[in-house]
Amino acid sequence: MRGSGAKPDLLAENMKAHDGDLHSFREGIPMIPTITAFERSPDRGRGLARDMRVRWALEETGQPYDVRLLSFAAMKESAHLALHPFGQIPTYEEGGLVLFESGAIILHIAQQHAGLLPGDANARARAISWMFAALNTMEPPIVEFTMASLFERDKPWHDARQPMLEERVRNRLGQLSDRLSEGEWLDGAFSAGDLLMVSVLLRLGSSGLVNDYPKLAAYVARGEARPAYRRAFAAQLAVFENAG
Ligand code: GTB
Repeated sequence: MRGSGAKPDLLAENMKAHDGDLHSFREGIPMIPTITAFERSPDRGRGLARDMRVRWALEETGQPYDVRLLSFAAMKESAHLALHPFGQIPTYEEGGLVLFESGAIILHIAQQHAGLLPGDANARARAISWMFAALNTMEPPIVEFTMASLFERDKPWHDARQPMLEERVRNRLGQLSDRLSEGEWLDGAFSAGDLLMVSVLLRLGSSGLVNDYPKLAAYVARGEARPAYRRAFAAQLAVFENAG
């Protein structure tokens, strides 16, 4: 399965920028990376599984990619465990390079190709701070809250614990909203930090919590409206729709 094609001008630019980098190009021929994704996603391909953020990064930078779909059983087999020590998706293979962890994959893509990190060294470091903030500060309480809502409703402690988990998420949403304020993106132009932050906030979708923070709701909507996001979303959804 192939993601959308790279823009020729970007390809030419990248070939120049990465002359001699065998991970990206061999004798001028771009090496198309392969990512892994769910063959059957619990959300039925609606953007929540973490291959979505990698697809989005590839689309933002105009890179074509192949997708290898995996069943839950195949993710735990030795062939996949050799690529991903925890038997998960996504992975990223490009020439001799194998990566796991969506954040590391996106950082790699953003460092190789124009479009996701600013050129100025300080601005670049700040954008990377936002990547870590999305993954390390925002995502853990959001995952804990959403997982408890989905999988722990029948537990005797669920009703007592859930308000505490919600409060932790609200605390972070309030802080993030204050920082974003009237800004379009977190720090100047759209970056990999925004890509990850929007991806993480989208996990709250069905809870409706983000709607209580109008600046964040508008921020997420701006992310979802980006053509690259829409192409990535359509590609992920097509996996489910093609499965019938
Ligand atoms: N820290 C890793 C990363 O960022 O790459 C986490 C990777 C991860 O959690 N992968 C999940 C996985 O492979 C898929 S994304 N799970 C299978 C397993 O562990 O056996 C998590 C996810 C899956 C599905 C939905 N959904 O359908 O709503 C949402 C999120």
